[in-house]
Amino acid sequence: MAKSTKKAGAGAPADPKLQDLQANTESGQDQFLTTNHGLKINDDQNSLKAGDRGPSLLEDFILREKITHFDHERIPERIVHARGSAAHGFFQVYESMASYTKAGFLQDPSVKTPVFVRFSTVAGSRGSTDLARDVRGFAVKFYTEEGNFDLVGNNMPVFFIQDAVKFPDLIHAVKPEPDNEIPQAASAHDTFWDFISLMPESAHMIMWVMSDRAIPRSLRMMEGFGVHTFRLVNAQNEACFVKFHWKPLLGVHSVAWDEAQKISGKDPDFHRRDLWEAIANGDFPEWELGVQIIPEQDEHKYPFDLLDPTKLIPEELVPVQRVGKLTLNRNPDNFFAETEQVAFHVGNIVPGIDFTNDPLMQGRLFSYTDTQLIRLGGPNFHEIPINRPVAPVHNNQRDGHMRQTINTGRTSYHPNSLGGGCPFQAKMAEGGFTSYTERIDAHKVRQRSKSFFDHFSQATLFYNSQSDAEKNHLTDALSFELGKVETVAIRERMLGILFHIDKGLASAVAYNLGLPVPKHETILNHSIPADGDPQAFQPVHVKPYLDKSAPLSMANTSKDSIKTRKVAILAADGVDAAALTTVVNALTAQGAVPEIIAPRLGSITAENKEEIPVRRSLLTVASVLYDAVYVPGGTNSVASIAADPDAIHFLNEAWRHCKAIAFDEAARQVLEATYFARKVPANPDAATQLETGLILSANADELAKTFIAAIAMHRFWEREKPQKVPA
Ligand code: HDE
Repeated sequence: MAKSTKKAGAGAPADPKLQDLQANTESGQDQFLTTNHGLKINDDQNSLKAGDRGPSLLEDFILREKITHFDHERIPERIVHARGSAAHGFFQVYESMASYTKAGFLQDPSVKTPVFVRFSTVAGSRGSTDLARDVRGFAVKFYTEEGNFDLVGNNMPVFFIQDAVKFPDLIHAVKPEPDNEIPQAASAHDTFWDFISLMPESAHMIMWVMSDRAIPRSLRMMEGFGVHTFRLVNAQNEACFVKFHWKPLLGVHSVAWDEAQKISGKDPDFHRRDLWEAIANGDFPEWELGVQIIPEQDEHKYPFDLLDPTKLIPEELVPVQRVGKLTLNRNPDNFFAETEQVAFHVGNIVPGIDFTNDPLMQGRLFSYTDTQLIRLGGPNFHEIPINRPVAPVHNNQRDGHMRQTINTGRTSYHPNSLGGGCPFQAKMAEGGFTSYTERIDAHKVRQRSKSFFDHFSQATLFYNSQSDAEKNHLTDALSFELGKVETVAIRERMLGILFHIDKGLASAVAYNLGLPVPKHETILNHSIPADGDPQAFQPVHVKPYLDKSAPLSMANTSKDSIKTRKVAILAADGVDAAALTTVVNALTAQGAVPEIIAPRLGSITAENKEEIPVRRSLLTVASVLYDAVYVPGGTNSVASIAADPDAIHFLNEAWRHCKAIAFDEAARQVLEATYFARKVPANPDAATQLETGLILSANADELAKTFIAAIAMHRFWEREKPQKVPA
């Protein structure tokens, strides 16, 4: 991996969080090796023994210190979101949001607020694959001048359950089964679908998790969502509701499921590596912060409840305003110290932002601090460098394991007179936080509002909004997952739920499972209180208020750039250097990353005797790690590639995963060695080339132009079913 870029660029204003972290960074460069107590070590190779063949001595404090520290290196992994990757960056608002919120970091476009962002999968362990079919966490810590604001979101805008009390059940169901700890980082097993099939409120989320959103091409190509409805409060103490969005500037893109499974074997760190390399190469990932603002008086205007986390607000009803930009520009120095020890908390807010009564959010407000106590070992985790705010901290909380702060003075209580009454409470005008004074007049009950009972309308809206290819992927994903479920009754129950979302979808999945399409229209909600009347808990059916919502389909995402796309170039000795250079230069000029792959490492000798360095050998790579493939001409190179089974497999697989593939006319022999040669017209014109993603040209400039346009399309999903090849 390339080394991390340390600074945001020459002349960039000092980042206050970077300065803060600097005090805790260490480098052994040009230094002596020492013990933890600063004693210089003379021999780190041999322990102290009674004779050179004798037993080790208890006296060896150097050995004991080293082994003891090693023995205690591990901490518990996160109970969920254990597998993650993170980066530093900054956030800038485009223009003041003062009319909606008094939050300081949302006022001044010239202010760069430092951030630390951690992306994660949910179900897998710390060492599991990046490409699991799963929700992705998207957690942003803003180090604002008023304290830390954590926006702890996901890459999907809704959630499985409506009430926090069900969260442990959901997670127990999706995690590996408790008797044998199988399967790792996968929802395709009985306990998950058992729970889901009894929990109709998860129907909408299931559509998202079974869609390609669950297998992103890159962490840099995912949307992010705050999920819950939050509240913004301005300086006049006027509130509005808000949904937070992150919109990636590179668009939202995913891989194919077959590809995801293969990446999991070839490079389980695929997303982590991609994020690291992009930042190290200066291709800084960017997202725009979007807000959907809902005036307080519109709280009950919609046919769904704003407090229900299984619902989104279609952008057609409330448009997303893009209000600022997040840029990630620095890799962490140390994975454990930063990425592992960062502690997010939904409850970390700043004046101008507040919570709502979403019952899922309310439970989260408890969980995040609580979990750090066990994970990070005590109440002082806020002092760990990555967690401490850049805003000053003064209070009367004291002591506890690993306390770092040396609080001075006699008083650790308030009010006091001995300490001059310090530290003072801050008035609102001085930035003191006050909770929004929402009026609540209610009975204390364990109940769920009837306005939470529509479980299907948005699941159907999501399905209807997908392209044909995306619908196929949903059918395939559900068939795969339920196909791995052993208990037929669970499969049947799930079909019953799908029937309420879309009858065609239910039939297609039922066909693949070899089961009849469910006939009954009623569904029993199994998630009800002991004394509940099942009939009273029937999900309600709401009249569709929208046929389709365009932003729900990734087919409508931006497809205008090939920046950071990885392009494989299959070449061998005798390659046509002129064609190769033309295409490489054109791709590089557009920000893509071409890599020459040859049968072996070292360099290849071109037809004109030029030595061209090889980036990877066929032994260590696979097509699934690339976005597109190019085969240049050159008689001997073409003959070698055409005769190399690994190269032909590479091409067939790239075709199967619907990627853009380009051949010099002089490399037709390679095309003819593939399975897909017979699926495409022999001499496609430019329009056909762009339609199919198969580019063939004798002119390297023309080839590069069409190839670039094709790579920007991301994938040619239309050819997936009709032109599938073995690979
Ligand atoms: Fe979390 N969640 N969660 N979650 N969550 C955690 O906190 C929890 C939920 C999310 O990169 C834990 O520090 C409950 C929704 C992210 O460090 C834990 C409920 C959303 C991360 C926890 C939810 C999230 C977490 C585990 C239901 C999207 C990773 C380790 C009431 C809006 C943050 C930790 C990171 C992590 C609890 C539901 C996002 C146990 C109880 C909804 C991105 O506290």
